[in-house]
Amino acid sequence: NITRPWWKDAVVYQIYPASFHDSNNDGIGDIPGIIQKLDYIQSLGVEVIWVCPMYASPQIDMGYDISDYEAVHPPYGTVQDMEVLIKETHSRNMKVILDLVINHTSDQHAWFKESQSSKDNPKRDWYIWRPAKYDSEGKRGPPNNWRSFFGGSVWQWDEQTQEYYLHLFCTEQPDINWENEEARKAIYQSAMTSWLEKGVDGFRIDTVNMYSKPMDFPDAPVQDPSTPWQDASLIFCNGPNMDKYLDEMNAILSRYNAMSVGECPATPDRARVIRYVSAEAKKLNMVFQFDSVDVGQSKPSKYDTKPFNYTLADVKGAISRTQSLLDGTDAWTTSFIENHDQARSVSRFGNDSPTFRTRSGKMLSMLFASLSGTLFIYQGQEIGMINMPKDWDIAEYKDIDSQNFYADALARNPGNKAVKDFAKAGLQHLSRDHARTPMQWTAASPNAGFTGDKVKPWMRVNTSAQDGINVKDEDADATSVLNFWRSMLKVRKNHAEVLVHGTFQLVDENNEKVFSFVKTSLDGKDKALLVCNLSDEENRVPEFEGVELAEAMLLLDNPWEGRIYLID
Ligand code: TEU
Ligand code: CA
Repeated sequence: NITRPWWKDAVVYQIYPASFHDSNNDGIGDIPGIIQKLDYIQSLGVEVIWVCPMYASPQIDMGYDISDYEAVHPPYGTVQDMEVLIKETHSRNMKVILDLVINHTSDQHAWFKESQSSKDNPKRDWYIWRPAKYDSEGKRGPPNNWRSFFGGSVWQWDEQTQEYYLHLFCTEQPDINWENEEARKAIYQSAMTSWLEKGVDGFRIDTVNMYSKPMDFPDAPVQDPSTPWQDASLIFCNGPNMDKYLDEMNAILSRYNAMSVGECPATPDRARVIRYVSAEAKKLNMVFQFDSVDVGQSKPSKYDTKPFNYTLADVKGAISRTQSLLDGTDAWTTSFIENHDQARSVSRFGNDSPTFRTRSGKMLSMLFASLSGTLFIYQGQEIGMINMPKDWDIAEYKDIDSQNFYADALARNPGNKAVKDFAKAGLQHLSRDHARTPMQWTAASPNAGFTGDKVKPWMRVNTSAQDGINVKDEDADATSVLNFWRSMLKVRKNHAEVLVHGTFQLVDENNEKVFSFVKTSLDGKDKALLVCNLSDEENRVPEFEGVELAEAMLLLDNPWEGRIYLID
């Protein structure tokens, strides 16, 4: 067995600090709250925790707008709390990775305040400033037509210095100018080395392929004439200096044997992805591609679609593409279907009704825990958490992305009830808020044990906690989603050559209800057949050449049933 790096067989558990566990009854999750739950996390059988941004931040984008990389957002705790978390995680033989958000800072970061103060400030060039363009009537406008991920232009006018600055995300997230070497060095020290020195074992790297932009900022082709702002992600992702910057970052990470997983949207070219994640490239260990999580979403805004707007073929194609990164390469990949930017997978790809939510949660666990690459589980996914109730008011949706999308839909169609209902239905199905409701620990309190009974949590607790979707009830129930995940992670570990490192091959590809695939160990000796019924009906197990399945095993007599056949 060749010596493999530790992060290939590891399972990573993602924690959203605001919503995980509140230890001091202020309604906001915190780092001491995470420390109190480390034994629970260890009981899942995971090896790594990924903590979402806990740095100093005005929280416009829930901490992805950082104002000081070396300080901790006070409601979450202190740097000392982080040092205890790292120590307590290590003492349980687990590792901890942090979120590395260095495409942009908060507009409240000291660096940006200096850069913004005057055109000849030494840090002016640490961000991307450009003069306005004027049309034939002398009307001022931004340098180009790029659309921000959160709607509107990517350019914000600064009255004080009479120039625009670039922000691919919200206006409070100014993009750093990575062309400036001094800025890069400051980022590496402040955001990376300072935490690696504290014992952090690696990073999930936010928007990892956006740092290098074409500095002439060409207009994007017009796909949507109804708006001046066009999706330019294929222009500003994977820019010319990406390899140079990742080489610099890897030189630091490899000194600490640290893991790196990059968030890599808008990269349809398989060869480009492989140049990021092949072992000999020494850039990133692995990436999150968006093929699977984008299924059923629209563009440029994810929510501008009716619910369930996809086919099983879309799911099969997405998973095949991300698994095929391993075919004939020294690359690595990831298996995930939830995170803090995605609605709950049982609601999106399973069936979250009381009849089917447990079975579909278990089927999805079997599916994703049988895929090759490093497996990531998002907090609450292990207990089969589902979306917020459909009748909740739009005010419960706290995410800037949700609020901007809804406000924009209403502004562009004032008084149009159909548009308002369509926008709300899109958010009810796909908004990032569904992943951010507080973790459900017990049914025995109105706040599901996330915070004190009399406290108003920063975000409303999903009532599904009272219907059995909570750690306490599921821990005591051998047939729960929670205990299925625990068993499935053991199966994954005991059959790692097939399930973690094996090749992926679709079978019965055209079946529109049943998703079947074969995994084969690299030495060809061991196989597994997965058969997942992603429908409300009974279905049959497909023929699988070379294996005679007993008749009794052929009928998936349960809708949403999953089966794994281990064939040695
Ligand atoms: O997301 C970057 C990103 O491209 C997608 O998440 C998507 O555009 C976004 O979810 C809008 O729906 C990362 C973080 O995961 C996300 O939480 C941050 O909002 C974003 O970067 C900015 O830091
Ligand atoms: Ca708290």
